[in-house]
Amino acid sequence: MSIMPELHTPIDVLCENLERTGQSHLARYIRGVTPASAQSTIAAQVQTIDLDELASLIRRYITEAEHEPAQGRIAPASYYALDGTAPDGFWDRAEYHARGEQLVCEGKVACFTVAGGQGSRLGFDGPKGCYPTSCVNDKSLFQLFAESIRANEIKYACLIPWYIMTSPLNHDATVQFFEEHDCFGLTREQIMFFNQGVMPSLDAETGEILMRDPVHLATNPDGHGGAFKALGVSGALTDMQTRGIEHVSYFQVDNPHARMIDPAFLGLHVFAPDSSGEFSSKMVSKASWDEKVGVFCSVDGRTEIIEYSDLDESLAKQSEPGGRLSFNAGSIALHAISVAFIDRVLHDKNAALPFHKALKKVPHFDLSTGQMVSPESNNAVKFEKFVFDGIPIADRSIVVETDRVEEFAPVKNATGTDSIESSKRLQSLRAARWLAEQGVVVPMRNDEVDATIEISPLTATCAEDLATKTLPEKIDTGSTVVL
Ligand code: UD2
Repeated sequence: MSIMPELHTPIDVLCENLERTGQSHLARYIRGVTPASAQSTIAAQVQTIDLDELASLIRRYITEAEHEPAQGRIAPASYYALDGTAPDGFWDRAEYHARGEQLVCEGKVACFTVAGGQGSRLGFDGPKGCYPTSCVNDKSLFQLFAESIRANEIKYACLIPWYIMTSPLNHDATVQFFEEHDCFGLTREQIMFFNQGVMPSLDAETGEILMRDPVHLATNPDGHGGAFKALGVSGALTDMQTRGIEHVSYFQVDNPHARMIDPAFLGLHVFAPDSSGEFSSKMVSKASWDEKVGVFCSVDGRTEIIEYSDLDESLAKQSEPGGRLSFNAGSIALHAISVAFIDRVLHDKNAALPFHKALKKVPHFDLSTGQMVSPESNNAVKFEKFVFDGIPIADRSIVVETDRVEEFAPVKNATGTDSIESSKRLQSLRAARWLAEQGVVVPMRNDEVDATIEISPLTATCAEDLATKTLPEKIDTGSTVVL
């Protein structure tokens, strides 16, 4: 926790609450710890936890380990496909594109990035958004997004506010990065950074709260689903309402191809007959049955995403007569969410998002021995919320297909799948496609571009933007090109 909360509740009351909710070990420690300042430092952290909620999570997931209720009847979710078919007939891209553009021009759309994660899987010591990502100039993810927002503001003559959710692990470093780079051409006033919440990390056997060191609880960010609460607590939701924002375009910090202003998608989200305009999503056809993406399903008739680790393997492998996976609609974590829906999730108890449990390795300070412990295997439980659990809460949620190369080039791992190498290859490939659409001759070898091509978002955020640009006639084999 970077900012220490102030203590409002008497320490005795907090300790009694800890005892009542199965955390006597911590109450004992707080009562005995010296100096008194340590006592209030720890108590102030305890005060931020909803101990009753935590106790019920511990009963459900750790000590009594009830089985999750069986999932209902699962079928593949229907979607608006790239070929123009819709769940109920056909859809007209041009019509929805025009209606979506209107929303953007009216200043009703903002961008929302979840950027609470660190670059640790990439071997990068810093906020993931600062990772050098573009294929020639090494622009950071944040710079690519900022330029894309600026290009859309110019195209649609509007202001596009940008909400960025950080976590206590990276908040200060993120804000500093933007300030050092003059917000990459945006104004400081249009960007709102806000911290997501944390949950205490717990002993995996007993559910006891762990300590990171003698005076700090061990915590983990509360998942991207913590966004709803954080938008409320931080004032970001009020800021959206004050600015007249009606919908946010949601994307993850790890995907440089996220098309954050996509008029056709926004048009469908708001105006499609089977959408309540609350929570819509994009999908791509899964690359393989075991690709690590959530899958859009219809569970007892309601659309939801089942995370890859939770989807039964036999369903994941099931295929249609032509060989296509039955459950082929992979989530690339691109959504449109209405501001009214965020407000509803925040204020309606029946619309609360569930928690998910994950095991992890947490070094911690052992209260009984006074020693640090470095576990060799998973010893702790963390609880997180997922933003996409909002989908079944929406009255009617739609899914829209998009092209994988156009919108998904994630940077997650140091090597291999979803790595910086694979992302850079996809960035060049998308640039090559855009150029080829404008008649530029591009060298290709086995479906890969035989050159390295970077198109700045300030030059184009989609293929059509290139139509008005002066372009080379051809790209030379093996060359490096920046446009
Ligand atoms: C996520 C989705 C997966 C698929 C894939 C596409 C989940 C659980 N799974 O997998 O279904 O759509 O993305 O790329 O989301 N984040 C926060 N705060 C947190 C945790 C995460 O801001 O407490 C952000 C993080 O910075 C990143 C995004 O959420 O931008 C995804 O998080 P992840 O890396 O844990 O999810 P991943 O890639 O396994």
